[in-house]
Formats: sequence, C-alpha cells, structure tokens
Amino acid sequence: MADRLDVLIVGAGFSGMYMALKCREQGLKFEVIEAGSGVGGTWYWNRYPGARVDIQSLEYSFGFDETLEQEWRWSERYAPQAELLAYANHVADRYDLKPHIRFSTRVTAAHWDAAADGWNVTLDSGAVIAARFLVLATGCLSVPTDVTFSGIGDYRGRIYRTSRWPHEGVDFTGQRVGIIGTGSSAIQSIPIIAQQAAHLTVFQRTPNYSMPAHNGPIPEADWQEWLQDPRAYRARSRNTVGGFWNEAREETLATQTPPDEIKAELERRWAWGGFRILSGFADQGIDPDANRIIASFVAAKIREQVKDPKVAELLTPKDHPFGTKRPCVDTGYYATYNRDNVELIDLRSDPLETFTATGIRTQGRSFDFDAVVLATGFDAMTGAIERIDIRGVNGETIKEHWAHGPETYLGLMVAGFPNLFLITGPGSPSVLTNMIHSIEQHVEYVADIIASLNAAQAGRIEATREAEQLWTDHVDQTAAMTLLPQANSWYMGANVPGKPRRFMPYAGGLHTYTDICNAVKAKGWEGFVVARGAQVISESRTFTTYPPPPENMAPHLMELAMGRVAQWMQDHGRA
Ligand code: NA7
Repeated sequence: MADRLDVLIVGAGFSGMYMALKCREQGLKFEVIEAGSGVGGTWYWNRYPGARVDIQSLEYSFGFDETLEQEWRWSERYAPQAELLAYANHVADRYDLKPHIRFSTRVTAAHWDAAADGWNVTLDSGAVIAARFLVLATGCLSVPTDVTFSGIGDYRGRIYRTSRWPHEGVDFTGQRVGIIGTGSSAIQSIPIIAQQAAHLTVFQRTPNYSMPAHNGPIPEADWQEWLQDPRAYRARSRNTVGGFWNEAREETLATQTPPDEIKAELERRWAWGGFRILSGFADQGIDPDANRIIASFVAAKIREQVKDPKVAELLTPKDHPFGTKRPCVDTGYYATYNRDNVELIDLRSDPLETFTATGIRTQGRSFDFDAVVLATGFDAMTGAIERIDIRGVNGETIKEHWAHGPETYLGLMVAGFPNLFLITGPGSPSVLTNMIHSIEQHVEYVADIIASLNAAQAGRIEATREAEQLWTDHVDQTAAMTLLPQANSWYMGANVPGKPRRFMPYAGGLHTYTDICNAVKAKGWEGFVVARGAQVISESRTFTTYPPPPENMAPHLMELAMGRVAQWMQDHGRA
C-alpha cells in the first residue's frame, strides 16, 4: 500500500475539485479518484442535446476566487453543457488539479480501520489506498436508474441514455426516434431532437411542469450589476432559501391577493423565466389552495402554447402540487408538440408492453424506430454512495445503515462512519438549491473540520447517533411542513422500485442551514465526538441548534404546517 493520504476525494465534479483545492491550501496530501476520463461530473456525463443549467450562470459558478470570477464570461443566461464543461476544465487547469486526479477509475469499497483512525479504500484496479479522511463528492444525480424494459435486448436499433451520451454526439437527421421519459433531461432534449429527426415519438408516463428559460445573452445591465460588486451579488444569492436570487415574497399570500394582482405578478415572473415563478407567494409551497392558483396559471400557459387541446391536457400535470418536483426550465418544449413530426404517447392509457426487434410496442400500437433515447432518471442522492461497499466502525455498511432511507447528521456525516464526509449529502439542502453555492458551503465546512482536527492533533471526528437521529427528524419534519412529500418524486426516492420513501434533501433553506452549521461549529462541533485513538478530545453528543421559528409566517399557514408536523410525529411514534 502506498503512503497514507490525508484526504481521498471521490469525484472530480465541482465538489471534488473545490475540495482538492482546499486540501492543497492546508498543505494536505490528497488524491482525487474519478470514474470519468475528465473533470466536470454532471457536465461531463450529461451531454444530451439541449443540456444546460437551470440556474442562471452568473450564480451557478464558483465565488471563492474573485479573479476566477472576473476572468470567465458566460455567453448565455443559462450556460449550455459544453460551456459548463469548458468552465470545469478551466478551473481544473487554472489551479493545476489534473495531476492530482486519477481518471477512469472507480472506488469500489472503503473500510474503516480503527487501529489507524482512517479508511482503506479499494479501487476497481484492485489497488488499496489508505487515507485519514474520505470525502464523497460523488454527486446527487450521477447514477442512472437500473430501469429496463421487456424485450430491450431484442431491439436492433440504437439506444442512447441522456445521462451517458456519446462524446462525439448523435446526428438524428432523417431518423425515426422514440424517447422515453418527460423529466428535465427529456424536456431539454426533445425540442432539439425534434428539429433533427424525421419523426419523434415521446412516451410520457407522468407530465412535469416546465417554465420557459427565455435564454439568451446575459443582459448588459445584469453584467454591470455583477461587475460593480460581485461580493454583494454572491451574498444576496447565498442568503436565500435556494442559494440563488429569486425575488422571494415572504409575506404575500396568494389566497389573500386579488386575482388580477396574482395574474400580473405571475405574468411578470413567467416573462422573467425559469424558477422565478416558484417564489411569488409565501403560501404556494404550504397551502394546497394557494398552490392550485399557481398550478392553474401554469396549466393555462401550457394550453396557450400547445395547439391541440387534447395534447395540452395530457401535458398538464395533475398528480402533484406545483413545485413539489423540481420544475423544468425549457426552450420551446411545449411548442415542439405543434410540429407535424412529433407525437405524444400517453403511457397511462396505453402502457408500454415491450421493445421489439424494430421498435416499441404499447398495448395499442407498434412503433418502428431507428433510435430510442432513455431519459429515465437517476437513483438520486443515495445511489452513488450506496454502490460503494462502505463499512464503518461495526462493519455495518452505509446501505444497511440507510435501510429506512438516508440518515445523516447535517447531510455531512453518518454515525458509525468517522472521518467520512458527504458533499451535499441527503439531509443537506443540496438538490433544492443552486448546487454550486451548496457545494462551496459544504466544502469550506469540511475543510474547517479537518483544519480544526489537525490543530487539536485529533485523529478522528464522528457524528453521534443521537445527533444524527435528531437532525434526521428535523429534516423529516421540515419537509412535512410543506407540500413537498406529496409528490412521487426522486426527492422522495419514489422513482426507484424498492427504495425507501423519505424526503431526502433538507427543505429549511440554504441560508438557515448555513446558520445552523455555523452555530454547530461555534458550540465546539455540537453533535460530534472528536478523538485520537482511545482518547476523547471533545464530545458533544446531542443536537440543539434548531432554527428559530419562521418569522412573519401567517397564522393559518403556521397552523397548517404544525398540524402536518404533529401528524408526522404521531405516525413516527415521536413524543
Ligand atoms: P427525471 O426527472 O427523474 O425524469 C425521468 C423520466 O423518465 C420521468 O418522466 C419518468 O416518468 C420517466 N420514466 C422512468 N422510468 C420509466 C419507465 N419505466 N417507463 C416510462 N417512463 C419512465 O430525470 P431527468 O434526468 O429528466 O432529470 C433529473 C434531474 O436532473 C432534474 O430534476 C433536474 O434537476 C436535473 P415518471 O415520472 O416516473 O412517471
């Protein structure tokens, strides 16, 4: 075994790269292991046509280095995948990170070595690397679901997965193409594929809400505001629920606003584009009546864009409140259904039976395709972590520890798994936010923990089970206050058969979460045990840093939210 590392980082996406940089700053010995042949994580793998970020690029970019900020100029409000990948490579080259990254290599196992206060990490090459700290920067949406279809092995055409798109691209010109799925990946790629293909058939099981990006060059006024004071711009973004500026109106209630004012506000937000419509009214995420007002506005927008009323009806979501799945941000998605060469097949009324040698057969029809695209989603948040054989202090695996859904302390550590850090893990705001700002917060926090351990000459840190349970209850209860658990979403693990249902991200907001983390640190790492061998250096076993009650919340909303929490407590046998 080679010399022991201080830190082994798994993944060279934005999290892994920034973690590597923080390790270098501290003079630590580190290495990054990356399954892909290049950096970029999400933006390395998801190369499907039309792939682009759903947060504005001025905010979806690193803010830790002002020079980096100033030297990179985004071409569009929502950068396309190729530009995001170029940015990831720019970051890697600028900070000379690539020599520290072992590409095309997977971590298969990590076993805790109590005698050494560290991890023995096995690679797919069979090599074993010892490291004091293990950082899983493995991404929240990096492992495609194992979804398969009867007869798929017999199909003689080409099959493409949006999440594993060929690097050389695909030209569908003149082809008959089928696509399965209508999540964000499909909604971004369908308009582009439709322009190329002779014919495109979309197989939809469940419609999603999508808002127009109104993408284009970044308006000069936005650039000027940004250039004037990037620090203020960043601070404004980070101090929000979602880690991006969204003009949240925390006191205005849709249920108490006259219809014409609601319409004007929603029209303004729709015209602005993207996620802005998510935060027009304080009650839309909690009160079903308020939510219905926004949902019916979006439904009307779908009807406006799609000429055939039957198709518009099929494209309108009915099974989940607006915003309880991550809404999609599109360019021309709905209008694509007005094209003569595009057809929508509703799998609810005409279920997919099997692939055939030449295409797909549903209950009612047969389709011949030259190519089929699978845009069928990810085993989100836990998939990449559980696929590694990670064994902690008692030989228990993380998968076993998470048999009832993920349980973490702050989404950052797992009891019984010392010196193992999750970047944007389940139980942190992660996928409910602008990932880059969540990543920066997490990486800086982990770097702080490592520095403070080294200053104390400590060998390990571990979250206590008590703190983990209290935090996980808090995560569950925070979600329960809202409408979020009501959707069969990948946030809930509902898209993977057999996966435990639990709302995985922390819905309390990035600003609140950051305050909690800072208070945990100020209290001497509350909820953690810090030790060296058999000697305990500091110990604070519980978690008490709950956020203050929501300010200015309307009494009827508070009552609704608290009623749901009381129900959750009853259902889960909590006092
Ligand atoms: P999503 O949002 O999970 O979408 C996957 C889609 O695939 C969704 O429409 C699914 O329908 C559909 N699907 C999955 N399995 C099947 C089967 N067996 N048959 C038919 N249809 C199926 O993944 P995306 O990659 O689009 O987006 C993930 C996130 O990436 C997104 O939220 C953004 O944040 C970025 P279902 O809803 O399960 O009925």
